[in-house]
Amino acid sequence: MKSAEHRWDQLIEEGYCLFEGVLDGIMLERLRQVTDWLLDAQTAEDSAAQRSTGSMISVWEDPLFAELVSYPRSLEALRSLGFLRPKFSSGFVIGKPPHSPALFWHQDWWGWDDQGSYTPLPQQLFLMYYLVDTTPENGCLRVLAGSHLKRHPVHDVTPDAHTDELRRVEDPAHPAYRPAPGELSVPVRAGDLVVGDSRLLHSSHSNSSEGRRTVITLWYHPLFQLLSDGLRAHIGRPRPQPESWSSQAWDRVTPLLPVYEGDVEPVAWNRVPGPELR
Ligand SMILES: O=C(O)CCC(=O)C(=O)O
Repeated sequence: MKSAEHRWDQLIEEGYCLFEGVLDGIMLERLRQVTDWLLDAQTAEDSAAQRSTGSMISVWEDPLFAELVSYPRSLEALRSLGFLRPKFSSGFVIGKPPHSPALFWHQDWWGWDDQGSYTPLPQQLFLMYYLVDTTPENGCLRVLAGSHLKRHPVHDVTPDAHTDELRRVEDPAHPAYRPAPGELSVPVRAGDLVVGDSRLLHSSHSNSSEGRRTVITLWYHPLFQLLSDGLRAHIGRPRPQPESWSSQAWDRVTPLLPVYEGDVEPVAWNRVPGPELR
């Protein structure tokens, strides 16, 4: 059993940490049903566009995700790390079909023009819930520990990895899909929670199994109030209630939505780290 201090040190120094057995069995089953339904509704065109990721379905598509965004045991996990007022911004269902290729190496932070991005302060965290047990054979997560604070050769292989070409796997030999020096696999049990810094370089192994491997990634700003005005102006833009969410679902999540009331210009979207990352 890891202590809160151990997880905190790991998150700050290595860029990720693990909470075991966070989702209860009923929630896990409900999430499997809804994600299977959403994934089965994907067209061949959708799948071709996301061959490397597997899929990229927004959590605004189904109100069950309101329960996950505000799931008490996950908020308690964040609280144990000292994040008392996390704010939620978005999330996606990423289902890797049987016999599908590796996910490309990438990091997800978009605020690199803000100098706070070059400090240990975590601006944005992913909360990843895998809905099946994962191993390197069925596409578990892999990470480059410490790459959220320190440049790694993979930064230069995929400066902004979120391109249509890499998503479609137009060149399967591209180094973005290959094993990288120092990579660590992060196998988990279904219902565990992986928390990670959005600046961390990560990817997943290919799924060479017969089964679908689904992860739900939710994005939070754990220290929203400590971010610069420019970042808060970007993150705290008003968001309308999603069409497929009931008012009850929306009310559940509203206290977790970031709000910015100042008049500073939002920091521009830039996913490429600058030379300050050494
Ligand atoms: O599919 C995975 O295992 C990882 C998903 C991921 O990289 C992401 O949501 O940013």
